[in-house]
Amino acid sequence: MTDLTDQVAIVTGASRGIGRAIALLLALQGAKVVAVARTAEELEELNAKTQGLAIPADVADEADAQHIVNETLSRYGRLDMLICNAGVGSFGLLEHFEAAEWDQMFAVNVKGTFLLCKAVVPHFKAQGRGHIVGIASDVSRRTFEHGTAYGATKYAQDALLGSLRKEVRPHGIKVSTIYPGMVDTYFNDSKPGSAAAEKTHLRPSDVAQAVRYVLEAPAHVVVDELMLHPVSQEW
Ligand code: NJP
Repeated sequence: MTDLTDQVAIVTGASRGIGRAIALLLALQGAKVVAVARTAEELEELNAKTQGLAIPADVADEADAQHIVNETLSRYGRLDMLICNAGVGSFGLLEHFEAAEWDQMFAVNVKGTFLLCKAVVPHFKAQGRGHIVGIASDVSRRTFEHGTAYGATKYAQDALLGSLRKEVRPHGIKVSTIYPGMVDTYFNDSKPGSAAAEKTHLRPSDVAQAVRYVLEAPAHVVVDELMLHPVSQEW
């Protein structure tokens, strides 16, 4: 098992939902968590619990992405894990999407993953190890009505992570992709915590446990891909 104590992990989209659950669980395992999102107040509230580093930033901005890595290294002098979780989504008929909405989804879900990976890979290569975990989606593997834009971003993010896995494996760097089904979060302006969602959705903590599982794999093992669903969701 890989011991997470004192390992330094950047978690994007850490202010709410899945990212927050990941940040809390990793901190509970003794990791130093660098929490990233755009909303500073939510990050500070989380950071009071995790006692790590909170960096308000936009993952779709190249300067912000580099700033996140620089701040992490200057605070802790090390970086072991990147969890690319930040994501946005909206759904509807193709002809009703504004081009700006399409661009924003690609900017966060795809370019954000690209920019953070680009910023950490040189550091991981230099140290000959590192672990990147991407929170993709089961819709990275299936198409669905009203999912033209979001689904396209998740296919693209999955392809990015899969190609990167092949590029960096010879350098001792692990890339794991997680494919959750429906998760009870604030995603797409939903309100988590309803009684109905307990049966129909995963909890953010379920996805966090999957992330913990892949990160704790022994040094010689990489979990390339992990898909999880609520039992009630057809696959
Ligand atoms: O969503 P939500 P989830 N730069 O809305 C942050 C995937 N997924 O936890 O910036 C930096 O509760 C945002 O913070 P803020 C999904 O595709 C979900 O469900 O302050 N951060 C917040 O912390 C996504 O990749 C389901 O607005 C940015 C967080 O991202 C991941 O799970 C199913 C940002 C979003 O929290 C987490 O989504 C599935 C930016 N530009 C995959 N933009 C599901 N929920 O059913 C947003 O298969 N954030």
